[in-house]
Amino acid sequence: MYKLYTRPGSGGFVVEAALALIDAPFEHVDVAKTDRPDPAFLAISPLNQVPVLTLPDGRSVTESAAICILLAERHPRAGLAPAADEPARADFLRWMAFMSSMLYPAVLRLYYAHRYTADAEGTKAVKTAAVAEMDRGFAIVDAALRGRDWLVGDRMSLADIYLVMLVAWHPDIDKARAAWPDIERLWARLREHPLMRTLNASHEMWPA
Ligand SMILES: N[C@@H](CCC(=O)N[C@@H](CS)C(=O)NCC(=O)O)C(=O)O
Repeated sequence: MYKLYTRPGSGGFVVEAALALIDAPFEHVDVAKTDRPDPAFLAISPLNQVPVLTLPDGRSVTESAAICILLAERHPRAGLAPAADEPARADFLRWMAFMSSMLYPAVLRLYYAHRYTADAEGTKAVKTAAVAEMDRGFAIVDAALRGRDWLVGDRMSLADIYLVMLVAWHPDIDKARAAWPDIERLWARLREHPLMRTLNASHEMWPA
């Protein structure tokens, strides 16, 4: 059985969505935010971050994008991502990497600004730059969504869920909805998706 280490409102949101779409039973472990992490948790997540997915064979995987790609590969019938031989696979990998390496770190610079400056007075500037970088990334994804129903291919994939998770972390939701109409169009549809509604009830990613 899978075991998911997560926390409400965290990157565990998309992994929980993937496990639900697969219909895979899993053990849910809530990891409290603490400066004194459990050494057993640090052994599987050296940065003390969630999500972590422990596989049925006991190996643990960190990094939300890697977990999503792995689950999609292991459960092809769930259609979580275009298959390796489908043309849309390239877009899927591209956007998963873009979102996890460009957008997610910008979010972290906003919410953990103290880690990104040695200047006690410097966090405000880090936060301002982080939001500017988030805005730059979302504008790129918004343009990629123009004229499309889904970020990759012609059906919902984990890339869409990953995207709405990230945009929900924007500090100015009203601005986000107005500034990126194509992301908002996708997000509006996912806000009505029964699974997203269920997950949002516990994660409170966006106002119900
Ligand atoms: N690169 C990681 C980032 C994970 C991450 O930063 N998770 C946050 C929650 S959304 C966390 O656990 N933060 C606690 C910390 O960094 O101390 C991923 O994509 O999974």
